[in-house]
Amino acid sequence: MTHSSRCRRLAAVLPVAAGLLALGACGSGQGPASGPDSGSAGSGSGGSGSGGSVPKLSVSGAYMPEPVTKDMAGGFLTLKNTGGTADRLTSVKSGAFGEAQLHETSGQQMHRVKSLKVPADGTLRLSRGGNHIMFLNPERKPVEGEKVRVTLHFSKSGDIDVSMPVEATNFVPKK
Ligand SMILES: [Cu+2]
Repeated sequence: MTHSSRCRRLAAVLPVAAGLLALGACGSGQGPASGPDSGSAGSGSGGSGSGGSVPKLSVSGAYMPEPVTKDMAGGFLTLKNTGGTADRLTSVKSGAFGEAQLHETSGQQMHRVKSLKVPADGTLRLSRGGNHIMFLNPERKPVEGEKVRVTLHFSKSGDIDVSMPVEATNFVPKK
């Protein structure tokens, strides 16, 4: 895939400011799977016209701890919605992994869910011990210092691209 390798180089050039995300770094001109809303998160392309009736999403603090096994990895981030309408994270894709699932944790057990809600004027936090993205079947094991390109798909906001840095296995994000 020439497209993803180009994105990987782009991501590598970006400054590694803490928590800074390359939102939509490769969002323009991508061919396949570009829905009507692709890349337009927050621009409010809904036809209703009245302000506050669409979700306005932003992503921060994304990271992937360097996995200890070669068959799965966790992904964490915070989604903030400053719009007056809730949205749902419905799927995640990454060219570096065969599959990505949405997981909830209850007690000590995690299980797959179909979607996760981003409340209106609220936050969805994906974090250790809680809701998270579960990446399966990596092409190869991600290593600290790399960036993994991830596309989040939302039921209302379309796709948001995230460059997810691979951190140390025991990395704890600053508050
Ligand atoms: Cu999981």
